[in-house]
Amino acid sequence: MPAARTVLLTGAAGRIGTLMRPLLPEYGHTLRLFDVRPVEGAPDAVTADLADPVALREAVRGVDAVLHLAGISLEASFEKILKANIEGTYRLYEAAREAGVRRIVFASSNHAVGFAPVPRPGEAPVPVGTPHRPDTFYGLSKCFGEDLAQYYWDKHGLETVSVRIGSCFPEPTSVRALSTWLSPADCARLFHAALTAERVGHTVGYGSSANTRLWWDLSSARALGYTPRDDSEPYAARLLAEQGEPDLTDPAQNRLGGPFVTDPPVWPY
Ligand code: NAI
Ligand code: 15L
Repeated sequence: MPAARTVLLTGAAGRIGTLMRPLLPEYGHTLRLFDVRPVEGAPDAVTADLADPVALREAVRGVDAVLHLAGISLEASFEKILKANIEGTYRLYEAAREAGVRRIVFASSNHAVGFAPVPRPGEAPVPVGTPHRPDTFYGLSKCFGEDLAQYYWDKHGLETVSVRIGSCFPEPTSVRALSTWLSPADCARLFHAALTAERVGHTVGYGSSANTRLWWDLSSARALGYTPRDDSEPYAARLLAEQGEPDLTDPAQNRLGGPFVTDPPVWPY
């Protein structure tokens, strides 16, 4: 795949979208921006809802790939998740299929497997093939997105990399994030690899930095050409002093999804 490619970025006004907008062009990508909210400082951005097939058809025209970040990014009512994440992702895939777009990079989430247990010291990291164990309706929508991606690959030859993102923030802000953190620079490296790897079919990979306390196996992301450079460890001493050592008897700490597993989820995390 050539490096300079036109990419439709959905969710461009969001947290990760805002972090990626200056970084991805450095890899030679030209971005077309899409969000239901106006994107600050980007008058050419498409302001439209994923529920709008006409806007989607127009938005995907001529792009080489889609980086699909748009949607509800926390737990919400089933009705809201259904509309934005489940129906919205389906509509995007249909528009992409009709337009002959070759690849989608889908922002899945660790919450697709949020009820998988945190590995104990000495245990192997969680593999990418661990069964889906969503911790929320939100996580369930990411399971749907991954299955939708597999279906569009098998049926229509539309490729996807589903990235189960850990916690993408400028800095880790919790003891949990020492294990799940994806630095913005590593996120851009991973998205670039996912957008340009030669053949991906439907590949699922975890999205994290090379954290010393990593919980999951990064090998499928590395196989795409992703080489993480950051590690949350320099933040560990301060966060552990402030928040204490992890308590693996606490249900909100002994599952990958952390506070998302409780009912209701515990915010903030
Ligand atoms: P965010 O909530 O900051 O951004 C999502 C964007 O999608 C918002 O700008 C919103 O306006 C837009 N959006 C929502 N519904 C829409 C619709 N129906 N049509 C068009 N646009 C719509 O989320 P963030 O943190 O930037 O995450 C981006 C993606 O990555 C999300 O899909 C999220 O689930 C996923 N993710 C994020 C993680 C993180 O650590 N930030 C971790 C795991 C997954
Ligand atoms: C996610 O999927 C959320 O979108 C994000 O806001 C974080 O909460 C992240 O997971 C996480 O697990 O830290």
